[in-house]
Amino acid sequence: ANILIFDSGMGGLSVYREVSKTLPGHQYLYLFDNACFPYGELSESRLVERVVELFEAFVARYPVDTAIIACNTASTHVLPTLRERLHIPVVGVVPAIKPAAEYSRRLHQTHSLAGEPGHIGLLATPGTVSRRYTAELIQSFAADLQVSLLGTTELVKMAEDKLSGQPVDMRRLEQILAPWRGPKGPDTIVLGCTHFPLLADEVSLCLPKARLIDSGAAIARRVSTLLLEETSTRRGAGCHDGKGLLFCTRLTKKSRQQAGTFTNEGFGE
Ligand code: DGN
Repeated sequence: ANILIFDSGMGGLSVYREVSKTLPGHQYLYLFDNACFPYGELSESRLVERVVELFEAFVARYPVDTAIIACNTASTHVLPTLRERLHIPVVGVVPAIKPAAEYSRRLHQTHSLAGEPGHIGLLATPGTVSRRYTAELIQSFAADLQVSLLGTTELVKMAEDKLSGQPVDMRRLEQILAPWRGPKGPDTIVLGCTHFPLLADEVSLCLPKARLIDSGAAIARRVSTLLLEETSTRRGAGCHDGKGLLFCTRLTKKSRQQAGTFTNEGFGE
């Protein structure tokens, strides 16, 4: 099948890695909206307008069987509109609050900390931490726990820089994560931005006791189920074993470097 992975930047690569590992032998297309990066600071109305417009234009031009919105900032707001407007399955990536809450609860039931409520931290973009959808996720799955929110765009940029070969400024990272350092910090941290698994090792160095949880594996399972349903209802949806194609909304020297093993093309300039 042709699977489209979308993000504002290179964060979707963390999702691509999980999905392509679980589902090899498909044609992957990666679209990133570098012309409007970062999404974490766009208004909600602008975000819907932008993502819907881009998707409609993209699927009109390229064959896409399934789309993955590998961006929490977009998924937590634009999914309902996108699903209404597109006629293909759309899988969103949203913060893994539920598995993190389950893990933290278990930790506090079986550990010497028994009796104290668990503490989870959501590390995401400023957009994601302020969404109503995120508040509802917390209310539904973690209402009995202490939940701390940390919204940062700087970490998104650090992940992009790391990908392009620059060293991570650990001092700066420690400063950003300072509110969570120490014994009262979260025991479980949701990496609620697809860029952050790319910095998991560095975050763990700053917060060694915390367990980090992201949505990658769950998304791979979801897409896998979806493809099984799709191929059983729509015969002839064959698999291609092609090289990944990468599309960006602004073709630059940097976007060519970011393409790595993908083939880079501009789209929608
Ligand atoms: N990778 C995106 C996310 O998961 O929210 C955010 C990137 C950004 O544009 N700030």
